[in-house]
Amino acid sequence: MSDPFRSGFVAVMGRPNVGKSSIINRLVGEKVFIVSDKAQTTRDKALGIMTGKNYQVVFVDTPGLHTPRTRLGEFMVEAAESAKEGVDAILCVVDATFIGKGDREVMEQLGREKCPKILVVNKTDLASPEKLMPVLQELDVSRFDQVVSVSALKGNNMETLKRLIVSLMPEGPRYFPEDMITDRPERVMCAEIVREKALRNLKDEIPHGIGVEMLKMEAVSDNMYEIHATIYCEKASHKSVIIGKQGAMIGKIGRDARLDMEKLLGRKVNLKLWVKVRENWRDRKEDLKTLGYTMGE
Ligand SMILES: Nc1nc2c(ncn2[C@@H]2O[C@H](COP(=O)(O)OP(=O)(O)OP(=O)(O)O)[C@@H](O)[C@H]2O)c(=O)[nH]1
Ligand SMILES: [Mg+2]
Repeated sequence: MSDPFRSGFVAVMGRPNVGKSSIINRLVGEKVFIVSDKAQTTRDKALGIMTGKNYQVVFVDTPGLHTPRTRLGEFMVEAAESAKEGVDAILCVVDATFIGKGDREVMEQLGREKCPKILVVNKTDLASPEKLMPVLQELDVSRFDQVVSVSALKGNNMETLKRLIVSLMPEGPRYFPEDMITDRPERVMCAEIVREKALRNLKDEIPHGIGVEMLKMEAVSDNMYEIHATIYCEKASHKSVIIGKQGAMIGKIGRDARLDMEKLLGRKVNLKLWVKVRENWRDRKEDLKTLGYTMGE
C-alpha cells in the first residue's frame, strides 16, 4: 500500500519580526513573502503552498501579533487572529534571542486552540545551546504538541520541521495545482516587492508609514512588462528621504525592485515609481481600501 496523500492548512503566528515569513519561504522553497528586519513587514494574511509527492501543506502567513496603534494595525491583528479559524495545525513562532512577555501571551493564547500546535524556536543560529537551554526550560510548553528549534536563515532543522508538519496533516485532497506557491496575484506580489525594497533601504520611522499602490501592470511585448506604482508616505520630510539626493534612494529602491520583479515574472520590467504624501493614511478608511487593507465588508 502506498502512503496516503496528506493535506491541510497551517497558520503561522507569533510576534512581529520573529521570522514567520522566512520560515514559510524556506518550507515552500521559493521566496513567496517579503521579509525585512523592520517589525510589521507582513500586513495581511496570505497563503504559501508547499507541495510534495504525497502531501500539500497550505501555510497561512500572518502579520505579527501586537497592540495596534493605527487602523492599519487593527486590520493587521484582525487578519492574524482570523487566520487560525479552521486550520489543521498552528505554528507559534518565537525568536531564540528574545522571548518576552508578548511572546508568552501569544503562547498562552495559541496554546488554548484545539488543533495540533508546534512551538517553533527560530533564529537558533544566533543563540548558542548554552544560552538557549535555560530559556526553553523556563517556558511553559505544556500546551504544545512539539517544540522544534530551527534557523530559517541557515536552514537548520527545517527538514525535521517539515516532516513533522506533514505527519500532522490529515488525509486529504490536493487543494491547489502542484506548481502554485501562493494565492497572491502577481500584481500584489509586485507591490509587495516595492514595499520590501523600501523597508530594506529606509531607516527609522519611515518604513512603517509606507504603502504601495499599483497603478499599471501591462505586458507591452512578449518579453517586457510596464509597471507603474506609487509609494505613499505620511510626511513631506519622508518624501524627500524616499526620493533621496538627486533621486538616489528612489533609484536604488526601483533597481532592487525591478530585479526581483524580473525574476518573478520571467520578463524584463520597465518600472516607474512615484512618491506621494498622504498624511495619516494608516488611519483613513478610504486610503486603507485603496491599498487593499480591508476585511470583507
Ligand atoms: N539570524 C537569523 N535571522 C532570521 C532568521 N529568520 C528570520 N530572520 C530575520 O529576521 C527578520 C524578520 O524576518 P521575517 O521573516 O520578516 O519575520 P516575520 O515574523 O515575518 O515579521 P513580520 O512580518 O514583521 O511579523 C529578517 O531580517 C530575517 O532575515 C533566522 O533563522 N536567523
Ligand atoms: Mg512576515
